Amino acid sequence: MAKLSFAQAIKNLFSAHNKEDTEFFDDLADALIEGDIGAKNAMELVDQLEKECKEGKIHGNEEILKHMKVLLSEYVKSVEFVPEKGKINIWMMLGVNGVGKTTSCAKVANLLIKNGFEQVVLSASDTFRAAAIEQLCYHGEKIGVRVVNHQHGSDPSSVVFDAAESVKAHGGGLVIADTAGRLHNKENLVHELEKIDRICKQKADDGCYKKILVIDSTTGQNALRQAEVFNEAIGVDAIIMTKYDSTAKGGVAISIGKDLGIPVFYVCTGETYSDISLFNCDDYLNTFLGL
Ligand SMILES: Nc1nc2c(ncn2[C@@H]2O[C@H](COP(=O)(O)OP(=O)(O)OP(=O)(O)O)[C@@H](O)[C@H]2O)c(=O)[nH]1
Ligand SMILES: [Mg+2]
Repeated sequence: MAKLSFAQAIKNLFSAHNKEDTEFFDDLADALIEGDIGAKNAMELVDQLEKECKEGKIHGNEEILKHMKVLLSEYVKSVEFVPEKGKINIWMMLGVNGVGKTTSCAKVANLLIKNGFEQVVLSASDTFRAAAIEQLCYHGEKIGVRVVNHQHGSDPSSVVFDAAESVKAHGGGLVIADTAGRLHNKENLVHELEKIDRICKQKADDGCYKKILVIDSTTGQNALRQAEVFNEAIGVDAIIMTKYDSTAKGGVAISIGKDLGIPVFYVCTGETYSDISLFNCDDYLNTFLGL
């Protein structure tokens, strides 16, 4: 059976309880934890709500929901990066296996071109997985974007290097670098990423290099752990949440914002190139809370 969304869970909770007693707040905390905002955050939020209810500051379901939105909007953050014309911009896509990095590279490139920024190059810096280069080249062909690639097994940082040189030779633009999916094997992760990171820092103009972590919204709190690991390794500037079409929860944006201060850039909601949009905190919280 499909999991209840938090919005549905809270609706059920309101109809099951006719007063805001301890049991109601316990159930509310459970629903928030199920919605992936993290146990500690759920407790903090519910304690705050309970206190304000007891003090008579808020009354009834609607005010509780609205107040939750106010409290949550302090946690969840959004950001929009815009590549600078005439400069060397590099956006590196990071993430564990299968989260949607390669697809997101193509979606972002396609969207930017549609919005009038045409100097986009894809860098096939996943030289590790068999067929990863072909996969990116396939997308490049479909959306009409040049792909800089080397041989399977070559050094991923040298691919970014060449892509950045190519952009420079064309008077500036954006390199979107696909990278290999990697699990939480921290030592290898740090070592290889540090090298790519160093090259990107050298090649990009000031303020034009962004590290974007792709997370699969269906993985819940595990995505928070991934964000912690990558953030600790090289720092993460923003998140892309993928597969938002396949989850009824998605509260992980709240815990990543609250615990790590990392904003969300894009949300992806399907497998086609147009299934991407800028993250909007207000819309997101309205959906999450069912407002
Ligand atoms: N439903 C849905 N599927 C998605 C979304 N984004 C990506 N996918 C699918 O997820 C699968 C994995 O996507 P990839 O882009 O290959 O993921 P990746 O992170 O590059 O994978 P590796 O390179 O193997 O680490 C593909 O079947 C995509 O079509 C999304 O927003 N919604
Ligand atoms: Mg990939």
